[in-house]
Amino acid sequence: MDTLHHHICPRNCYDTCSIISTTRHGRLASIEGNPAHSYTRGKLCPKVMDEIHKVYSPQRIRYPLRQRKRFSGQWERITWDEALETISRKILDLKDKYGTTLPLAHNKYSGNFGILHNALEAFLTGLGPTTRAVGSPCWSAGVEAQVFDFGAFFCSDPLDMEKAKLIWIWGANPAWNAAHQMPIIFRAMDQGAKVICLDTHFSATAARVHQFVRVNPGTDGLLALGLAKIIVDHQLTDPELPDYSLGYNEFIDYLKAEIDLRKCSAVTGVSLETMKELALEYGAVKPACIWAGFGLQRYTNGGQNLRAIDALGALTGNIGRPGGGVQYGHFETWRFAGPLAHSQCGHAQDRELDINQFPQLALAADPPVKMLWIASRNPFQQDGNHAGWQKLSETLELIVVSDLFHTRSSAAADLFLPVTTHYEHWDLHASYWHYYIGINEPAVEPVGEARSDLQIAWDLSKRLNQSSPGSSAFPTEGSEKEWVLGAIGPEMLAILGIDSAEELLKGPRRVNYPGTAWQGRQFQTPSGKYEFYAEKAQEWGLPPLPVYRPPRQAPPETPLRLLTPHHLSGLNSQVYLYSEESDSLLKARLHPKTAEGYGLNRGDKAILWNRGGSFPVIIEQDLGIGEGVIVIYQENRPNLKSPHLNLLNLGELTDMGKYATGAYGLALNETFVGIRKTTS
Ligand SMILES: Nc1nc2c(c(=O)[nH]1)N[C@H]1C(S)=C(S)[C@@H](COP(=O)(O)OP(=O)(O)OC[C@H]3O[C@@H](n4cnc5c(=O)[nH]c(N)nc54)[C@H](O)[C@@H]3O)O[C@H]1N2
Ligand SMILES: Nc1nc2c(c(=O)[nH]1)N[C@H]1C(S)=C(S)[C@@H](COP(=O)(O)OP(=O)(O)OC[C@H]3O[C@@H](n4cnc5c(=O)[nH]c(N)nc54)[C@H](O)[C@@H]3O)O[C@H]1N2
Ligand code: SF4
Ligand SMILES: [Mo]
Repeated sequence: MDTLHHHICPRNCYDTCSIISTTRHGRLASIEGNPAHSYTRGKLCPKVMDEIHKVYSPQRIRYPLRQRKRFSGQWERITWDEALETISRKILDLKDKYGTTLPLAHNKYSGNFGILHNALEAFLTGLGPTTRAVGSPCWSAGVEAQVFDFGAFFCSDPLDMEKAKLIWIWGANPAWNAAHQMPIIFRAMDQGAKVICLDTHFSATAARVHQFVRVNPGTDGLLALGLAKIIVDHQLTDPELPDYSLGYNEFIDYLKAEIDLRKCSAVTGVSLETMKELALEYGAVKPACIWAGFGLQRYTNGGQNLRAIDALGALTGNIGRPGGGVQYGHFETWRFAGPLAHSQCGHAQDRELDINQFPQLALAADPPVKMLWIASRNPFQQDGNHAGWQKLSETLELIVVSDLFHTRSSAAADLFLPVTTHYEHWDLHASYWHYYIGINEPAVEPVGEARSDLQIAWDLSKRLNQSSPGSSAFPTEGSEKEWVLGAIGPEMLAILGIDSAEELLKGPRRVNYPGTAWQGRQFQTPSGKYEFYAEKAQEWGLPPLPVYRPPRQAPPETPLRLLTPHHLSGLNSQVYLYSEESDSLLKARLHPKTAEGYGLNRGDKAILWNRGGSFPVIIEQDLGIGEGVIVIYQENRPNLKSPHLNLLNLGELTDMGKYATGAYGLALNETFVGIRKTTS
């Protein structure tokens, strides 16, 4: 008989979809989008179409493994008992030797965003202070920019975008990265909205909207300021702005004194005519929604760029207006309770290491980091400073990776712990984009000997207390289901408008917030107003106003800017259908003129290099890319012999992120490379 189960797609993705699976004879038979979810609307994306194959894939790791020598690929199957014994012995030995648990380090990010995946952090907290990666490689500069401007990280329900009459998709590529937003955009188009995509290159989203504006990388802040100046010059600013904003006059004075439209056009690559058209339309049409994506803030001036875009939204009275706003993301629904809540699962004396400088900080740490547990992460592929990671691995006594498949990071590990997928465990999810909360149920028994991240934490806690009573305070009572329900506390029940957590077992529910962020224009800044002038920014060594700061200039020896955006068919490093294709060369896309300058044609082989390393690429010409820019979409390359994109990523940091997220972001798009033709 078929049984149906509710799941939530746990990936680091805007959409956090509601999935319904069908199980037949104890095996997953199909998965579909939940039609009763007003965001997912019965659809899933291409990335999960192969998900059942992934669950039962022969490449999935089913048993705990030990590697004889790091990077050797010589893995042998061991029992869970041996794996847990090795880890608990190392934990107790290190504690004994150093008199503290600080040599234990944990690096986790976005493999699975379910709250039960906080188990490892919570488990470590039960041992004492440990070393943690804090911050994000992803969106930190933008989060902080919005915190300076609005006082909190919040955006409208994405369904609100349907009400817009004008939509600017700026540095986001939803056609690939947030597939469920596209129907909302299309509905707005059907109702007469005009949609413009502002990107560094002609993206899949650009192809689906009315107009594409190509902006030179890292210059969006200046474009926003130029447009703001035109809006001010044409008296298109919101007359009520003085009532709910701070620093409005200082901002206008800055625009008048410092922004030269001709220079602005030359730097951004947007013609004066286009700038004028954009500004006059944005100033006149209401409501106008800007969706500022994560792509435009992966720069050393990324936060400042987003502050300028926010200012444009504020200037025209679009902040707080239904169908308006500057959409970026939010954390306002992540109000979980219990030991796994994000606010609870750290220890007050933890040693926090910036996630984007993790290897260098871990190498310099005293007492030293000696054991590293990597979970829901693949830093050897996804992070900058690859040399630092290699070096760190040489100094560690034990590296544990818990994952589903082998990765570049597991290649560095001593132990591999196989984990369950979201079809095999309970979990609980919020979204950083829409307003739903949902429970994930298991549909099938764990494949092989896989265990959930929470189960692993429980097992290890018990094992430690057997070997050394009292060494772990992480509670082990209860079932996964009870822990899930327990994480829905009074605050969550109140925002969901339900009396009991069990209600959520019937399917995801939307929180009862109004759909428009900042409606009523009560902001959470120190002044309670929208802050064009943010003293908080000044306290953090940043300009108080959203003034323009240029991005990095390419060094003469490596004159090309490398952009490595996200791809349709992978989710960061997560695509598991490993094939011969995965060993082939990466495709470097360039404007024909840029290619010509290096004597390169379509299909030629070339070497891409900088001081991080080098690898061969195949040239693809692309008229949608600006001159001097190379685009290579990120994809999974678990095979150590295949080219490694982030060898070239030197780990530059963004201007913002420390105050709002604990660490500066990763300025991925400030990567510069040289290129030379090769025949070998
Ligand atoms: N060149 C380049 N580099 C980038 C980016 C880019 O655009 N270009 N993007 C950056 C961004 S925005 C981000 S967010 C980061 C993301 O980088 P990471 O945080 O490393 O995220 P993922 O690659 O999505 O997943 C990490 C691992 O989690 C595993 N995983 C999945 N589910 C589970 C689970 O339930 N339990 C456990 N234990 N593991 C699980 C996956 O199999 C995968 O190997 O990469 C950054 N790096
Ligand atoms: N299919 C798929 N979906 C995903 C992911 C994935 O890997 N694959 N990853 C998930 C994650 S972790 C994240 S962070 C999000 C990211 O999703 P998005 O917010 O869409 O961010 P990016 O893909 O980094 O970049 C979006 C666009 O910004 C452009 N861009 C780069 N620099 C600039 C600039 O200076 N100015 C402007 N105007 N545009 C610029 C890029 O060319 C790209 O087209 O997607 C999530 N969803
Ligand atoms: S990857 Fe994103 S769009 Fe695809 S099913 Fe998961 S949450 Fe939805
Ligand atoms: Mo991300």
